[in-house]
Amino acid sequence: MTIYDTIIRGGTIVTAADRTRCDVAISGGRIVALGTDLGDAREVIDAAGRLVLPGGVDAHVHISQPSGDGIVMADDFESGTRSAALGGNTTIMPFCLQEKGQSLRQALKDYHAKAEGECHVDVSFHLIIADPTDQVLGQELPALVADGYTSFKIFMTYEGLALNDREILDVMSVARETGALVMVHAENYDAIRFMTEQLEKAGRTAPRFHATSRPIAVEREATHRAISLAELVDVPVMIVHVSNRESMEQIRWAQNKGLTVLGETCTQYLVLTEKDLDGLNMEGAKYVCSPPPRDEASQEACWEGLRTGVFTIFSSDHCPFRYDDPAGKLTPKGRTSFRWVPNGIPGVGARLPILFSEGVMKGRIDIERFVALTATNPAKTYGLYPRKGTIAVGADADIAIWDPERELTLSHAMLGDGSDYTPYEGRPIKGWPVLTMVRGAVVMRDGALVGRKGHGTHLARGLSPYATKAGPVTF
Ligand code: DUC
Ligand code: ZN
Ligand code: ZN
Repeated sequence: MTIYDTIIRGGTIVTAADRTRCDVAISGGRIVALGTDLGDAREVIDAAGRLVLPGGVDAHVHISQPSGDGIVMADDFESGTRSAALGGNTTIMPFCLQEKGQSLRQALKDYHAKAEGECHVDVSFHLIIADPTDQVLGQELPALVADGYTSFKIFMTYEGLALNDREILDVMSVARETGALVMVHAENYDAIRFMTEQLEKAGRTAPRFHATSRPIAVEREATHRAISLAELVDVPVMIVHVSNRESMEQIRWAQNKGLTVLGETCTQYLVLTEKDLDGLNMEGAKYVCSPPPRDEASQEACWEGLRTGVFTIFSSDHCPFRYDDPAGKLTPKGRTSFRWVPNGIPGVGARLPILFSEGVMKGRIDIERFVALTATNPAKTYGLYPRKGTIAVGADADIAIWDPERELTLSHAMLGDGSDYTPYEGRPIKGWPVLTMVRGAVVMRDGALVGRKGHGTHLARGLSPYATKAGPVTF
C-alpha cells in the first residue's frame, strides 16, 4: 500500500467550481489523490472544521523595486514572501522594472539575484517596459516571452515610465506576435500633471490632494484609450487596479463588443476611500496609491464587478513603503507636495483575509468565487494553470487551510512585511488562514513561519489562454 508524504484529512475542499468533503494526499510536492480512506502518510494534517483552499496567487505585487529620489521599498523578497505566506498565498507575481536605458535582460538578472534563495513562496515575474527601444521590441521581448516571461505591464502615467500612444501600440504589436498579455496602468499623464500644477499653485499640497489630482475621469479616459489601442492592434489587454464604476463601464462595454478585455481590482478599492487620505499632519500619506481609493459608491461598484465578471482577478497591488521613515512616506520632499509622496501601499498579507471576511463572510461573494478571483483565475490568466491555482490531482500541493470562524482585529504585527504599518489596521476580520503549504512543504502554521527561506522558486510561465500568437498586425 502506498504511503503518502502527507494527507490533509477531514476538511472541506473548495475549488473555483465546487466544494467537497474529502482528503488530499500529497507526495513529491504534488497532489496525488483526492478521496476518503486514502491510507497512510508520514504526516497527517487534521483539517476538521476547516476549509482547504488553493493557495492564493497574488498576481500584482511590487518588491525591491527601484523607486528613485532616495526612496526605498519596504520589502525585499524575504519579507515580501513571508507576508504572502502568512496571508495564505503560495505564489506571488512581482514586477521586474526596466529603467530607461536599461536592457530588460539585465533588469531581470538583477531581480533574480535579489530573489534567489530568499523566497518563502513561489514567484514569477511580469516585466515592466519603460523603454521600448527597437532592441527591446525586436529582440529582448520575443526571447523573454519564449523563456516564460509572458506578461508585460505598461504605464500611461509617471515620469520615466509613461509610454505615449505610439509606444503603447508598438508594445501591443509585440504582444500580438509573441502571445504575451499586456497589463495597463490606465491614468492620463498629462491630465495628472495639469491638475497637480494647478493644485500646487493654489497651495493645496497635503496628501489628500493626491486623490484630487487624479479624479475618476483621468482613469476612465485612459482605460478607454488603452482598450481602443488594443482593439486597433487586435490584442487582449488586462486593465489593472481598477478603482471605480466609470472605468468598469469601459471594460464591460468592450467585453460586450466581444473584445478580450480583462479587469483587476484590489483590496484598497473595496475598503478604503478618499477620506482616508484626510489624516492629520502627514497621516494621509499612508493611503497614497494610484489610482486613489474613491468613495463608498465606487466600493460598491467594485464589489459588483467582482460578482459579475467585469473583474477576473483580485490582487493586492502590494507596493510597500515604510511610513515613519525619510526613505518612505515621510520623505522630506513629501511635506512640500503630495506629488513626492511615494505611491503605493502594503497589502500582500491582508488581501485574502479582507476579501474572505468582507466578501465571503458577509455574503457578497461565495467561496467558489473567492477561490476563482484569488487563485484560479490569476493562475489561468498568467499561464500557471493547472499547475497552480487549484486543488486537483497532478497540481502542485499549494494549499491554504482556513479557519472560517477565527475572529480577530487586523494589525500590522500579524502581517510580517517590511513596512511599519498597514492601511487596514484595526479592521475586524472573520476567517483566517491557519496553514500555508507550498509544493507539499508547510511554510506557515498558526501564524508562524515554519518553512525555510529559499523553498520558494521562480516559475517560468506558459502563454495566457486569453492571448494567442497572432502574427504581425496587418491592415
Ligand atoms: N501602480 C501600481 O501598479 N502600483 C503602485 C503604484 C502604481 O502606480
Ligand atoms: Zn500601476
Ligand atoms: Zn502595482
